[in-house]
Amino acid sequence: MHFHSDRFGRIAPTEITPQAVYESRRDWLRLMAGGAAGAALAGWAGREALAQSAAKLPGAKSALPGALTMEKPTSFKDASTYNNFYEFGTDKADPARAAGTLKTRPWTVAVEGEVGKPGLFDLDALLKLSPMEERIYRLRCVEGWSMVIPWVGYSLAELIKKVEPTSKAKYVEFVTLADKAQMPGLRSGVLDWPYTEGLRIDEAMQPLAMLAFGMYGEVLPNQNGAPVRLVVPWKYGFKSAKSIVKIRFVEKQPVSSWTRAAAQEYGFFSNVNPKVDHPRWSQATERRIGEDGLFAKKRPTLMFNGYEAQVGQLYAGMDLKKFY
Ligand SMILES: Nc1nc2c(c(=O)[nH]1)N[C@H]1C(S)=C(S)[C@@H](COP(=O)(O)O)O[C@H]1N2
Ligand SMILES: [Mo]
Repeated sequence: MHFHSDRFGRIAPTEITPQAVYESRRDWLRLMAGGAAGAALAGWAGREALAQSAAKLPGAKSALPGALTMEKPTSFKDASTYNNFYEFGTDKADPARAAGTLKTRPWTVAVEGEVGKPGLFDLDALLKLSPMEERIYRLRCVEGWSMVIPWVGYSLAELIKKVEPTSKAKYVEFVTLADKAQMPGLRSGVLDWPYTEGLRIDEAMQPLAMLAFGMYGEVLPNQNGAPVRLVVPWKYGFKSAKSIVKIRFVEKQPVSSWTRAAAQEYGFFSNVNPKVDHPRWSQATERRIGEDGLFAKKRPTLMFNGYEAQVGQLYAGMDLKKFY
């Protein structure tokens, strides 16, 4: 068995004994019950791994139904060193190693297409657009692993309302940064760059869909999609585009980078669904990152990643095997 220890030589609590696992979980639940999610996070293992220079970005606990899972957050260390950000390489460890070259300021997000108020939003304007909230979301990667991450940001709907979509705005496309000078992974042809993603407008307006600027009370590490990314918790992780530079409102369903690369495997909707398998593997269960020790069991994957009560009606009457 491989023990993960942090840079102070401590072994992660999940890897010591079943009793220790139980104790740490009980402490977590007690803190949550006391409403002290922030305090619990502050003391959480791996927190020390935060760069000393990382800027604080606090958020008030979200009041949105479903926005604060009771599950124990993944350690900051795991969430910031096990990443998918192909612009910086395809290995899970590549983004943490290589994303230091990403220049996150100055940064603008262009809003284009079917909107009454198109324009260029400076990062500072985006940071001030709506109050910051902390939301603890499950993130389920299509590859079969998941994490629990406390994000800081606000509903994408807040930005959408400001730009006044026209009646032709049926879909929203997200375009992310593609700069060869900053992103060594662009040399690889694994995807068509820039990385693009899309949502139907009603999905984009669902309040759980989030524009995130931070996590664990700090600004986003570059490898997690700084300075601004999408987090759509009921969809597979690849829908949550990182380092967004453009948001386009369009009439026709956009084709995302992953659909373009393998349409049979990655559809437009990509809702987390344990009953619709990936053509090459089952989606019925998942491995929670940080629980990969001797006693870890696979977890059952939940319909819409556990957000069915909030988002299920968006797909009423749709054949989810066809619209995967
Ligand atoms: N621009 C961009 N965004 C991206 C990706 C990527 O390669 N490039 N990977 C996606 C995938 S597959 C996942 S699972 C999540 C991972 O987010 P995290 O590293 O913050 O956990 O980011 C998504 N957003
Ligand atoms: Mo993913």
